Amino acid sequence: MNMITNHMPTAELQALDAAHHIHPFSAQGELAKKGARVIMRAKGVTLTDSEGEEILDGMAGLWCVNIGYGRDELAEVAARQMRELPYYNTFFQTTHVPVIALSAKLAELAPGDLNHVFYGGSGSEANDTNMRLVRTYWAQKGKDSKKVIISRKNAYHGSTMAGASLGGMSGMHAQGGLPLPDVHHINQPNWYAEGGDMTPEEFGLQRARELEEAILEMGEDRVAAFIAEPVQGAGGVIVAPDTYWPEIQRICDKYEILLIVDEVICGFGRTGNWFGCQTLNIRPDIITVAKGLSSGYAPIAASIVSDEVAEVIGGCEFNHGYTYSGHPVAAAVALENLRILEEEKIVETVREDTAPYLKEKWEALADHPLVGEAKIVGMMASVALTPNKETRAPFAADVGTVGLICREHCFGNNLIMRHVGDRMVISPPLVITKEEIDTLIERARRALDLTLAQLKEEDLLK
Ligand code: PXG
Repeated sequence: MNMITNHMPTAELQALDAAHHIHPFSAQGELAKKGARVIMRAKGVTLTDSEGEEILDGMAGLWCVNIGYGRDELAEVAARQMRELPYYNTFFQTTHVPVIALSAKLAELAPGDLNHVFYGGSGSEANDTNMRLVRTYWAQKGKDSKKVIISRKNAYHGSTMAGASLGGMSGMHAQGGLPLPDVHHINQPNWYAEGGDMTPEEFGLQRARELEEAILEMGEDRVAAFIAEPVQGAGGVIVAPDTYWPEIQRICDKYEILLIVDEVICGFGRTGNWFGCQTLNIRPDIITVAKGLSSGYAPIAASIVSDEVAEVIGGCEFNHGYTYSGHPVAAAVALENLRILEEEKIVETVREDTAPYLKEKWEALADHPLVGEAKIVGMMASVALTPNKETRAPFAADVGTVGLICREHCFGNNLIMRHVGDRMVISPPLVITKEEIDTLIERARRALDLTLAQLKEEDLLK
């Protein structure tokens, strides 16, 4: 049944969009010429555009729609909460039921003694909170000099001034005079691109030890925290070698610094456990969550901190907060999302059934002549494209040229798969079925074949 009713022709929508809407991370001029694809509605793992085309969303929106699209329960909870209490703040000695219930639930789900929740509206805001929080924590302990936050190149922690500073994206730092002072970046554990002749294990240790070197170089008395994603998401689904995280944990234990684990993508089942730090056996002092917290149905994020951090911060007035911190509608939606994740055993199904199925099929893509490596953790995966599988060489063309060609073939084949440079990444809704995984793989393989053919034709296979 064609459900498209009563909307302007696609070209008119695109023209209005181009005239008045500035898109994130986009070259407006180019996009305006081409016209943005207009997404109308979605159900499960499938999007429908304004032309009635059905697209398999291999990215769960932007790594966030964990329970899939079209869950009426969330719409109903939101409507009920809007009628009852659409908004109230938590600044001046007031609170409300949705934020109380959600905080208690998060304390129960989060590992270890991460029992205290500060809310924001986005992952970027939550990381801004973290930056102020860790500096305030050390100041409260009489150690004002501990201000430096160590992060990693090619990390993504958001787009606000603090988020983009903590992130290690050079293209972002180049715009707006970033990073902010006292943010220091060490190298990423990306063996495929940077490991040279080392074994992955040697390389993982070497990259982890850069953290220790940085602490010793700057002085322990200057370093406040280390921040990292369990698996780098926007950086291209970069999975660190096995030796990396144990060594990072050893260093964080040895020196007096806080460990912030950014779970914005990895949280709420993405890696096959509730949190990425459980999959990778990391013990954070603070985690950042967003995205899967509400499966993207409402904007909400949080910093979840340990008993000790909460106690220290509780000793002062923390002069920080957002109008929408702990927004009642977003909190109610998040709570309903967590209920669904839990009651429908979505995380367990990912871990024990669907992610192993996807892993087998995804890793088989490494046989494709264009694929240098295929990586996967739970329901996030990547393939690195290369003209030479033996040497893992990059393409002679500018980074991202080939990735973009491949993404266009995916788009043309009704599969959303993102490219990060010349890595192709997926992060489908966690509710994807085995049949839908087969379709995803079939379309991905076809896109790789079409990309290979185009590269040969245009003499780009070098
Ligand atoms: N931390 C991590 C690890 C993220 O992936 C943020 C923080 C910031 O969250 P907000 O809610 O402020 O966007 C993110 C967001 C992409 C892409 O194209 C990735 C993100 C956002 C937008 C695009 O891969 N990650």
